[in-house]
Amino acid sequence: MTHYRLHYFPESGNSYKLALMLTLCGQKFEPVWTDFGGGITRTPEWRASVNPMGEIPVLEEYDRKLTQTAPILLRLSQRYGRFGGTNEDERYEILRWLFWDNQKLSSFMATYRYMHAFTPSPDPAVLKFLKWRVDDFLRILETRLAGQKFVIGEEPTIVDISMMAYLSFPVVESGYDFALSHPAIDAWLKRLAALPGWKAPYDLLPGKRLQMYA
Ligand SMILES: N[C@@H](CCC(=O)N[C@@H](CS)C(=O)NCC(=O)O)C(=O)O
Repeated sequence: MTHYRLHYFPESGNSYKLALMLTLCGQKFEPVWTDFGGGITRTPEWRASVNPMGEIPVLEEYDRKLTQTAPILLRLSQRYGRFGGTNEDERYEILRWLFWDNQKLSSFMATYRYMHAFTPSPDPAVLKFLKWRVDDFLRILETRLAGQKFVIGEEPTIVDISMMAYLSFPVVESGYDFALSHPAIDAWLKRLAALPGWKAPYDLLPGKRLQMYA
């Protein structure tokens, strides 16, 4: 069994993507809490020894440090034969939506939520701009899910795991109550939460939390 170490902080949806994927695949990991709020990922020492990109999460497989959730999810999906689609078209769709999620949904939602909940005096103009972008991406996802159970089709894939991550934190943090605003997204989140072994973010990612301002 591969020994995994996950460098994370509890509020990190990107870390949740990997923690959830490993858990759904029946794998254990050693959690390595990281002082993101204290700025450790900005230090030259951390970047030299853990991740030159200055980002969390980092997944260690023995002595190898892997970064960027999309290729890591693809690697785990191949390794465990789970959530990877069943044919060439589905694999293409998985890549297409993973790229979209990384550039758009996860990226803007993470930044919006961080400013909304974990920043003392966010600039209202910046918040307004970020929310305008997030609203559009959520509309795209809502439309997609209105006609099918999961993002690629009728079965869950790593795209669902990637996209659900930032939408799974408490309403007070994200500012979105999907049960009220996005019924198809809400139903999809509930379908994913019913997968055997599924766990909520703060159940998988324990430890000291960031200061909340929302
Ligand atoms: N595309 C990256 C995004 C990782 C990311 O942005 N992580 C956040 C924390 S959840 C981070 O470390 N941000 C630091 C920064 O943007 O400077 C991935 O999928 O792993």
